[in-house]
Amino acid sequence: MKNQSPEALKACLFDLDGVLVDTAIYHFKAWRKLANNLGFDFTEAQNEQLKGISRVESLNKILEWGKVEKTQEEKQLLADQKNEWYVAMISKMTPEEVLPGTVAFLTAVKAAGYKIALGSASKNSALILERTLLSHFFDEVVDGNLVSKSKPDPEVFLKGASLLGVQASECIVFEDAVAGIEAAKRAGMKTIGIGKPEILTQADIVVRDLSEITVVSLKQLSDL
Ligand code: B16
Ligand code: MG
Repeated sequence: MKNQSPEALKACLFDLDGVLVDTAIYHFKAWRKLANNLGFDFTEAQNEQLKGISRVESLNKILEWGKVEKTQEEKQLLADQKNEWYVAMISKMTPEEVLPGTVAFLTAVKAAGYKIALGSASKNSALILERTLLSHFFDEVVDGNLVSKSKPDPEVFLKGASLLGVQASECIVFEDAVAGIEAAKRAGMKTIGIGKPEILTQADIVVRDLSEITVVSLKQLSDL
């Protein structure tokens, strides 16, 4: 949108896992324990496919990998069991687990007057933000407890914009998952991919982590 002035970007929406913290290892350990209990295993490479998707979708994929069939009631019990193990692990997280550049970037973004919201699929985001001392940066937290449609549906980011009181075109989304970049694009937002350019091909800009981006460079986004 070339006719936007730099000032038109007013809000930053951050995904949680893979952008601000790396909880993927805890998800992997808990899902793997569940799979092992059911008599099969899966790899760390397969675990990549679970990033950014919801708990129920993750379970369905894992059961498919193990060729295990379960009823809805059994699936609910399995998801609850995995979450119990996962919550026990993230309850011990510390601020040291925040990804490089995160605190400095959030501090700079806030000081520059941008509104900040979380846009995560996780239903455990409040606990993670609390454990890592990041809660105070967020004006709004939109997570798996507030949305009914998973990324790549744009619901999570559109809800974030609406709660912040800004237009979708005034938002920048920070995402590590392909489905998350697609969700942001469908919402009509600017996107900064966190990860590899060859994977996050649809993002406006891709950086390795938040230490590689400055508030000044955000302004250049409005010219794209
Ligand atoms: P929970 P994000 C996502 O977080 C994770 O990437 C994904 O692996 C997980 O299945 C999902 O949250 C749900 O998490 O079981 O805690 O509700 O990347 O959207 O911040
Ligand atoms: Mg993520």
